Amino acid sequence: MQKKQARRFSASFSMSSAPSSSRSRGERSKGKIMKKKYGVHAISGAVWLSMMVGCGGGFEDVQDEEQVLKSSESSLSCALYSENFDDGVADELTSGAYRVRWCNTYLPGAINTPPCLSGQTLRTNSSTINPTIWVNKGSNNCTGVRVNYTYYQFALANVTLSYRQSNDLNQVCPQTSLFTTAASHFTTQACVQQSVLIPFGSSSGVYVRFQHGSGSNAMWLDNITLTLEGCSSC
Ligand SMILES: [Ca+2]
Repeated sequence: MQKKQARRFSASFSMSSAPSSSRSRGERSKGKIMKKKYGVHAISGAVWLSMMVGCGGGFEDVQDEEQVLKSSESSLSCALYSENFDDGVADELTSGAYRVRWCNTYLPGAINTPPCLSGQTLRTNSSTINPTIWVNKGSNNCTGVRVNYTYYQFALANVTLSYRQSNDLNQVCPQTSLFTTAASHFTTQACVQQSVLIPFGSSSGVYVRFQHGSGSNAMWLDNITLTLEGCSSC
């Protein structure tokens, strides 16, 4: 459990859609300095505004930054989870405001790991192995979860990334129906990085499943990260 909690990113977020391009070079510089000094995750809107005034920013500066804050407060990106499977375990977040749990994982030894991946991986070899992540945001108003991962397949494994929105209080395994396809996978015989945004809709959580279709070709998955998007707080 200690290891699992250690892997959880603590309040690390960024203002992904803040309209920095509309700000002057000087204003952007101030932002960089404050990020460097205080860290993006450690600065609140109130502190930001008071520092702008303290640094000589006039009323227009404050008004401009206030607008930036208003637009960015509802679009925070909150890094939630990262997993490389190298210890042979798909870690879970089982307590706290956000939870991540797994269903139907298969983590073989590293002996067959493709060279462009490392250590152990998550793998699906058949239609009976459909690794599924349950992500629950509780009462937070985040609008979606971004799933980043690297995959590899020698030949088409018929794996799709699909999702199902849910208000389950705990994960239910297995989930077998009502999934929506969000992404497919190319057969490049090379490692491919994929990023897919899964919407929560009006639900508190979502199941994200690597669904293996017919056949027995393998797909390797590694370095999965989850980032909550569209949040007003992390
Ligand atoms: Ca790995």
